[in-house]
Amino acid sequence: MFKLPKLDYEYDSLVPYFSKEMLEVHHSKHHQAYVDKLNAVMESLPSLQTKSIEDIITNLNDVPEEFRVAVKNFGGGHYNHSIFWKFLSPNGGGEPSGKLAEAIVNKYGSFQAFKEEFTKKALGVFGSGWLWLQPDLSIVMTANQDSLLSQGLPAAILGVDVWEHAYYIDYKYNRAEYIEAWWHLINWSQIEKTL
Ligand code: MN3
Repeated sequence: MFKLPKLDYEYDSLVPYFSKEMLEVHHSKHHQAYVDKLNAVMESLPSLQTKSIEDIITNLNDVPEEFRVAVKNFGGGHYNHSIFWKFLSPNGGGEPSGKLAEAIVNKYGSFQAFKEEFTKKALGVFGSGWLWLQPDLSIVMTANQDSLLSQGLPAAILGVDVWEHAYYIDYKYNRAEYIEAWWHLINWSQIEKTL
């Protein structure tokens, strides 16, 4: 059975960018709900119960058709949130360094230009979804809880949840303010290690 992953930081440690309440509700209610609903579906899928979440959503065609949409939504929701938390740190923000910084400058001209492009695309996601950065530094959107892995793409090195549930407590409908706050939390030093 899948479990809600423990965060590497406390619920109040991303203040003032994410309030304790916003982070706690997002993790302990929204993410937990995906885990619970995924586990409920998995009860009907004993042959998949030993597989990792990455394996399951990469191979959605192995899921019997009647359960496939549920696994895509709840499994994708569990996976997407699990990686999202890892991209954040109380000591985050600023700019990347080393070869990641170099690669961003090569592709986008400057970190600022990359930040503007990523922000513009995050604001442009219609409805609920995610915006991701690929290892080749291309920017890819997924709708709802669709995952990059289900689409045959590599795992993201960075991504942001633009579902309204991610920001309504602190930012109401204001996704732009939420995205601006999120840049202050990006765990660049961890992301550099994954390259
Ligand atoms: Mn969310």
